[in-house]
Amino acid sequence: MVIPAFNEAQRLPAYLEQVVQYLVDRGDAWEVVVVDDGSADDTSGVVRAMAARYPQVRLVRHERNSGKGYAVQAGMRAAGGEQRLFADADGATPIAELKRLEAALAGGVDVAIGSRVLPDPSVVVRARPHRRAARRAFNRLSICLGLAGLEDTQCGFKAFTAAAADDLFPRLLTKGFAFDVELLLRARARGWRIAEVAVNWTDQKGSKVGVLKDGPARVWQILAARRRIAGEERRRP
Ligand SMILES: Nc1nc2c(ncn2[C@@H]2O[C@H](COP(=O)(O)OP(=O)(O)O)[C@@H](O)[C@H]2O)c(=O)[nH]1
Ligand SMILES: [Mg+2]
Repeated sequence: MVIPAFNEAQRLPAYLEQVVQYLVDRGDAWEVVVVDDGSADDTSGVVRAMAARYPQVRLVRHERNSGKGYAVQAGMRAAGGEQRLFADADGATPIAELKRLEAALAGGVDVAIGSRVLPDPSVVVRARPHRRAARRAFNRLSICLGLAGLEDTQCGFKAFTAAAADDLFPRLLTKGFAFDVELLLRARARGWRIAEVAVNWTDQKGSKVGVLKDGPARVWQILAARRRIAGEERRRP
């Protein structure tokens, strides 16, 4: 799995511990690639300490901050395995939710995306009202722009088969937060099957993403990605 991390020295340790315990307990082969995206704090130190205990934990460090999309892409390049998950560093979705996405992949889809919007009595989504509203507006926009049928495009908990990951991530051009939308637009255009799966989610303190600070760039990135993909599809024989 891949964890993008930017200044996560506070929030990452508990989550990384939880992830490693979970994966060790399952007994299957596993790896965790944490991408430190030019953090100014000791995010890399947190990862190195865990890597010293578990060689399956690896650090990819970018000297300069380049954005979540670019970091997830770099992590996916470094990752192997039959199934590839990326998850936010703050543990908003507990790692045990992976089994829900795996069940979807086992059922025959290529991309399984966590959802905080799909109604499901077995999950609880805890989010503050203004985050919820921003999420709703942003999801609605991405759906209008070509992702009809999906309710939540932005959840930082998504799993891919190896084939889908190898096809989609090398093509990804959005470096910032809208990369999820580009991934899903590309998955649609290239015929990969997508399932949306309700997951437990709790907003974590210390968010680095601001609705006003990052919202406009996100919208712009989506429009750019959509234009790009439409152009590529027209040129495809
Ligand atoms: N690579 C990278 N990751 C980032 C950046 N900003 C935030 N992230 C990561 O994106 C994920 C979600 O960030 P978070 O602040 O929790 O956003 P929220 O859940 O939408 O409030 C976390 O894993 C962060 O470390 C960035 O500039 N670069
Ligand atoms: Mg978060």
